[in-house]
Amino acid sequence: MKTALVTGASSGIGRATAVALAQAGFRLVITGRRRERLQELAAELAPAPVHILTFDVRDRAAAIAAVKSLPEAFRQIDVLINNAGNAHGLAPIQEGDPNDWDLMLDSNVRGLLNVTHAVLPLMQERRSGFIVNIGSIAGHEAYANGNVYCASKAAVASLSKGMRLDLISLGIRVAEVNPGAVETEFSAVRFKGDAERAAKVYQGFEPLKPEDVAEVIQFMVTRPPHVTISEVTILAGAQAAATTIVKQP
Ligand code: NDP
Ligand code: 8X3
Repeated sequence: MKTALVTGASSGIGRATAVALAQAGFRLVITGRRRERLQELAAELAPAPVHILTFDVRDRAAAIAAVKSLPEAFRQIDVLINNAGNAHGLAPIQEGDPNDWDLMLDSNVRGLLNVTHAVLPLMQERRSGFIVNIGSIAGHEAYANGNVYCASKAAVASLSKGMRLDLISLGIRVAEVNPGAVETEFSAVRFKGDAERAAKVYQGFEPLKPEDVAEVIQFMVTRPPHVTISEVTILAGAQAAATTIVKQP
């Protein structure tokens, strides 16, 4: 049985990915800050073997300690899904809140690096592994008011390429998944709990569901060793670019 560690499994794309990987026969390490959510998910995944790690990806020491604390049965991590992250705010750069910028860069970029740094030694010693970084369509195009969020995801795109080059000789494969508009808690977090504003993002068209992204990830990580799907962009059917979405009244 293979083991997958999914960051940000308490909600949205990460949660759906944990479910899809359990269905594919993986043993799961699920992580996030909201322990109760992770406990609910673990109960839902039973009888699949699940281990919960509760930590903030921005805290490097906590990430390292969490991975070190893994029981023997969960230490052979075959697949790492670097998914934890969020947008905070949507404002022109001249009006942006630097605290929001810190949150995005610290979680989406440094957080991804912290978890990767903690997990890589376990993959290196076995000369085997598969890392999937959750980027975004926003990492491949900038949109008005998206500035720092787009930059954080552009960093994920660049890191995915760099990691793939550095890790290939160690037997570790790296892929990037770039979703478009997925209805999750993403917009509620971006708009700081303003549910009405968040709901408007997904009105007038059918957005992606987290499960749509999860099934692609499941397919990618279950390919045989001679196949690497290195980069995938998944848009909603009504979406041509990040903010080019055909909405019906
Ligand atoms: P959600 O808000 O539903 O989920 C975000 C997850 O990330 C939660 O499980 C949250 O867990 C975790 N997380 C956030 N910050 C931290 C942190 N500092 N430490 C630990 N865990 C953290 O959003 P999505 O599922 O939509 O987002 C998942 C990923 O997909 C993100 O990287 C996002 O940028 C990306 N994405 C989303 C798109 C969308 O349209 N929804 C499109 C493209 C990419 P907890 O709060 O419990 O810590
Ligand atoms: C989330 C998708 O287009 O709202 O990464 O930035 S978008």
